[in-house]
Amino acid sequence: MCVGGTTTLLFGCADAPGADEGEGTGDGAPTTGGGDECPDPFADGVMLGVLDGFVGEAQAAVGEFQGQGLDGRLALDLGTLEADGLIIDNADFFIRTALPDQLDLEQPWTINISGLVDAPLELSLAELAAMVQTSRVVLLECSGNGSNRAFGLISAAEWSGVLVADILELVSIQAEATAVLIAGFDEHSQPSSQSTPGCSWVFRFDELAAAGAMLVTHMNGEPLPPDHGQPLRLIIPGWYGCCNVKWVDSIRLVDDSEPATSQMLEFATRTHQTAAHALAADYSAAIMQQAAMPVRVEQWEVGGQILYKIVGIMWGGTELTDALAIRFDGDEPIPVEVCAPHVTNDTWTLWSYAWQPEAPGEYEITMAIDDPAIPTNRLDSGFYARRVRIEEI
Ligand SMILES: Nc1nc2c(c(=O)[nH]1)N[C@H]1C(S)=C(S)[C@@H](COP(=O)(O)O)O[C@H]1N2
Ligand SMILES: [Mo]
Repeated sequence: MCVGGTTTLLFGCADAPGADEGEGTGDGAPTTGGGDECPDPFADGVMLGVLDGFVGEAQAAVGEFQGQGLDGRLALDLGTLEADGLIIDNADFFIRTALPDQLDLEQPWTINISGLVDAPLELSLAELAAMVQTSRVVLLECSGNGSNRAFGLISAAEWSGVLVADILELVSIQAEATAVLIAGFDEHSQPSSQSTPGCSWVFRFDELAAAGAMLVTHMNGEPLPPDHGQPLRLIIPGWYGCCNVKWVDSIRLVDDSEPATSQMLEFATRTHQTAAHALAADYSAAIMQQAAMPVRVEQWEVGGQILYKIVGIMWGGTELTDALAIRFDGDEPIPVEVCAPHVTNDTWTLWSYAWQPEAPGEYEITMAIDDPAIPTNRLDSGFYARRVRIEEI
């Protein structure tokens, strides 16, 4: 069976016997009740090409690093995603904020654990390396992801390090502490045109534990690249990118009177807070709700007819779902059979849909989750709507 909780099994699915080798997994056709097979309506077809991006999006800013420091950006080219390439190479993983030029990576690094503890602690990287290590494939999406960068501020990697919960075991926490402020190095000599320096976030104990938050030193088996937080970053699975603090050097135990950090205030709207609350305790968990969007449209010829393959991703959320649906120009949602099925909320799942448009023209594609129990506020707002232009039918 192509199900299971481990990442090995998950990514093994694409190559499982019966899965389509050439084009990856996930086609629009129904599956044969619970088996491994993904019937492929394109099996006897010929791919004619890939449509040139989505209409009205800034493709120029995709796939190449731009800017510096706080304005450093690299957007992933989502159009090239394949079922056997869903873990993104370190060199391609999106960047939001490049290594601060004031940070000297040659200096020894320590994490200062302070605040509402009986005795503060300085933890070295060597001490951290001696603790129990865990690895997990986790997707990050910048809460400022958008069509201006063709939605490329999103990527998944395997991260390795130590659970924050294990680090907190090393100190004696005072009774009034309710939360942890995790802060990273953020001194840039160049001011930003767009954002406030200072990336820190306050997490309640239960939020850290539920997410399985980790302080990681490795990305895809390599030491963290400088732009991704070398030597240490926070990974809080399921939370927006802005909470995944890079260059972590401080953990401070706090209580409910702790003010919101500048980052929490700056990102209040984008993380769907009810307001830019003054107190950190009033913020809800900045979790990515279930979302989905197309990433490319391929043109095929199958049995003498033109057929389009819409390839897309689904990510975010906290529950598994088989209720993915696609809509064209706001028409009734049509169910999309995801094959291989959705088996984790930690990372993205590739899907595809066989589409025969009725006429040439421009179409807006939006995805939906046809299950009222699954929150999809950002998806339903039309945030991930993409337009395609069809010339030939
Ligand atoms: N210290 C620090 N950490 C940071 C930021 C920052 O500006 N400074 N940016 C955050 C934001 S907004 C995002 S989306 C993620 C991006 O992580 P990545 O560049 O490794 O993809 O890092 C987060 N961590
Ligand atoms: Mo972000």
